[in-house]
Amino acid sequence: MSFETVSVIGLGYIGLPTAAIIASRGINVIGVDVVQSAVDTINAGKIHIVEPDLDIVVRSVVTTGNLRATTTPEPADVFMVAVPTPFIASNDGEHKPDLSYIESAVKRIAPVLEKGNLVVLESTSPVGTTEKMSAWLAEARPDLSFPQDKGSAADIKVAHCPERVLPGYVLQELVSNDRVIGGMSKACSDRAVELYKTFVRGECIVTNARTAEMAKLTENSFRDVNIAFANELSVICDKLKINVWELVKLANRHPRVNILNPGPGVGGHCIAVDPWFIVDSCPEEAKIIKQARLTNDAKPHYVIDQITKAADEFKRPVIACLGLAFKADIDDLRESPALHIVEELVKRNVGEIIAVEPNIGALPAKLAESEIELSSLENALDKANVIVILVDHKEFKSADKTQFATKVVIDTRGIIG
Ligand code: SAJ
Repeated sequence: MSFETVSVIGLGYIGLPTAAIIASRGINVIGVDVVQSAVDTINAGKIHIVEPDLDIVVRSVVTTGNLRATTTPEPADVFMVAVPTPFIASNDGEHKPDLSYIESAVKRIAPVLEKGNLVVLESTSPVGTTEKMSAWLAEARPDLSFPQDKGSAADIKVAHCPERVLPGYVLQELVSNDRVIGGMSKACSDRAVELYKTFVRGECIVTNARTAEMAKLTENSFRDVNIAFANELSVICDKLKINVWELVKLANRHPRVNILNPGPGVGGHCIAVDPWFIVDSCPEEAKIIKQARLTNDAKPHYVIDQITKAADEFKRPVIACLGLAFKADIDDLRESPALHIVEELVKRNVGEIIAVEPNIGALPAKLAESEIELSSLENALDKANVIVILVDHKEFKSADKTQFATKVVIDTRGIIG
């Protein structure tokens, strides 16, 4: 049984590229999003997010008629749910997963669900969410059977297949990465593998839904814990007057050591979020995972203190902040520690701030209101007495380092060496 129509619910950073790639394989794809302007943009063959080459693929599949966007779900063979799963932080330091987007997506697809359909959850989710999603569907459609009751014989197949693509490389990684496929029954997994085989060149590895959920959380927690180790080392090295970058290079000469890079903190929408889902499920047990989150979240404050101390040495501090994005060579400012640091410096009135971000044309609203300047690298290096390197963009790595020699430099990314 092949797939005539696939519906992708949520046309964001994961849903839109997935919809476009599947459509490019000649399958009819109906993209569903609650934001009318996103739907209109896509139907005009354009995109509302930034991802290299995605505009070309979307334009092509919209022109051939293989991809169409709408705000109302329609019947399909498959529903792929790719909606956000943020957390809600409370004042007492708890971080609770917010599954409301999944719940509302489920409520919207339930009325159009038909016997034989496959529902795949792609959103990164706490363990047990796929089962919850299936229970919500069953509640809305008592006329259909679901795998929690009927196993492989159920009318509807349900699986979790977490997305694992790296922003900036989404189109390549969607095709080349291996996929973990966690069906709620064997029949669910088999059908999901069939779906992913239509566009994935990597291996499709089958497990159950709970393990698939945990696999994704584990991948990002692994990275978070290892970055926290590097960030902790950087603070220790400052105290012991050791260059952490040299230290990491030396230690990494050992064949079984591979330390990640310290930085100004961990940004993005995944690594700083997903570990909290494990902590929320097992607060007593997830000790290292929780501490890593706290260590990485503390790093921007450490950098702000360093900058404040450096600025105090000058009567008229002029601080050049190099980079606002959450990582190198992208324009994504969301959940960016660099942006957070600059906003905080402005708020605290630490000195005159000059921001350099070669990947954007204008400052984000909050900074634009203040009097700070978005400047060229040359102008910033010329005017500043304190230089703070917040992102390792290629423009900064290739800059003439003699320009830094006469300034106080705080290098959170180790590009000076
Ligand atoms: N960072 C460091 N030091 C490092 C590596 C990263 O400070 O050595 C910082 C970056 O500057 C950035 C943050 O960590 O602020 C996250 O960047 P990243 O490149 O590690 O990851 P993301 O958030 O862009 O994408 C991650 C990826 N997960 C893994 O590599 C395990 C991606 O494959 C996932 O699909 C994505 O999360 C997701 O959607 O979960």
